[in-house]
Amino acid sequence: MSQQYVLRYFNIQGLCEALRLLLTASGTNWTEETPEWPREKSDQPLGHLPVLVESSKGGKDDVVLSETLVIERYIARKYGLLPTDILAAARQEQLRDQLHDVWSTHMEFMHSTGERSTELVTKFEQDATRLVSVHVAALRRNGNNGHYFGEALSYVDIAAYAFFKFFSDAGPKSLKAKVGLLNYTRIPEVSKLMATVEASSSLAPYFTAEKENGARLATRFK
Ligand SMILES: N[C@@H](CCC(=O)N[C@@H](CS)C(=O)NCC(=O)O)C(=O)O
Repeated sequence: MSQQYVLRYFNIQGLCEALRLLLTASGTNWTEETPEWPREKSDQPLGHLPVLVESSKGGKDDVVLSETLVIERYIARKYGLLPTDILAAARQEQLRDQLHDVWSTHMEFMHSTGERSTELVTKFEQDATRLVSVHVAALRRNGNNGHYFGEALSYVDIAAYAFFKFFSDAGPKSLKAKVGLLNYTRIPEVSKLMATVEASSSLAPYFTAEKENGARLATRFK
């Protein structure tokens, strides 16, 4: 019998869109729940979300994991979306972590004021520019076939899809013109990746649900 997973998170894209895509691509059974906040904060192992619960017989040996990138890699490894070769996996993880850093700068900017805010605009511009050149080079090295590595959907394809999608519909408090640096419609290699991910049969349930229910908010800080 396949594993059952419950993803606890808020009803936003936030940190979780890559994880939702990974869970869908894994073909496993998973559902989501939205804890009442902050009432249920103290019930979470590290006091924050996301949390992934993997259930087993009777609930006695449930696995409860925190930390977005840890959960992503647990699922990606378990369901063959990361290579077993540790160097090949590290090459995917470094690209994924670069995406996470730029996303985190954007989130910090949204809560910042004054001098720190100005610093973060410069940092975002520099880091996003470097990110685009690194990711375009990686996609080209793989023959611009819509995947970062090989011929099949893998972890970094999914993480990059979620990242570029986020920046294509981030809210009005975002970095405005700077976010345009990440507008994938202006980057042919990334546009190809986006179309390839959207055409993946293992992700069809995700895109069907999105069509029926609409995309989640990119941010709750509008
Ligand atoms: N390092 C953690 C950060 C998690 C985090 O900051 N989660 C936010 C939501 S995006 C949260 O739970 N905020 C509510 C709170 O901390 O009370 C991760 O990557 O999972």
